[in-house]
Amino acid sequence: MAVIQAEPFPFPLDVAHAALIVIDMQRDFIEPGGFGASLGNDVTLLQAIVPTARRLLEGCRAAGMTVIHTRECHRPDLSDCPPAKRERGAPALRIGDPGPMGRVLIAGEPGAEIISELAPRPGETVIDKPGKGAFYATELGAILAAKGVRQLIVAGVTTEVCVQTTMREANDRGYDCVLAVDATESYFPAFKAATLAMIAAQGAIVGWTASTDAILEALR
Ligand code: C5J
Repeated sequence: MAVIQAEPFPFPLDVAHAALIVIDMQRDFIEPGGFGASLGNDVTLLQAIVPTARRLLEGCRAAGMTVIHTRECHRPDLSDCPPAKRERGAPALRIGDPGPMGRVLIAGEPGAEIISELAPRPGETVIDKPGKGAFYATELGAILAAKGVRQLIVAGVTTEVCVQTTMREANDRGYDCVLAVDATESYFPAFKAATLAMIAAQGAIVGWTASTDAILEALR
């Protein structure tokens, strides 16, 4: 069994029963003109983790680990988008509005695609999710169960929204989760720092945190 040097204590990694889950590394969150930018956020913060996330992805692929990608997006008729989600706040563009990368956060539109640097390979699972958590209203739980996955290495954006929500959903379902701290990012550095701290607090109450180097070292 490999061991990841993690916080709050080392994580025993069982590669055969682990998966990498890369959350929402979509153009709509990472490029100008998408959903993230429409909310007034600085997307360059998220762009900075792309090389590290790619290194993690390639290392997990090389180790033969199951790889899952998620995309936050909705049906074109918005039937899976609660009005509260669409109407809240005062963004420049709302979900479903036409923008520079097609309709915002709509499945099949250019903005909903995963950025090319982290594009899924044939055979890797892509989960389209209407919520923040990747288990809500998706087949993720059934897919992980079918593959015998019990541990998740987690990366992606944004740390305190879809990443944290997914980790909490996974934790409640009995998965052991490790968040790759330099392969996740927030538009708000203070929120990222708080999330990392609260995940590992109280003896890994939500899960573990580790650097990408530590995860890759364990895989070697
Ligand atoms: C957000 C996400 N922040 N992927 N989505 O709305 O974190």
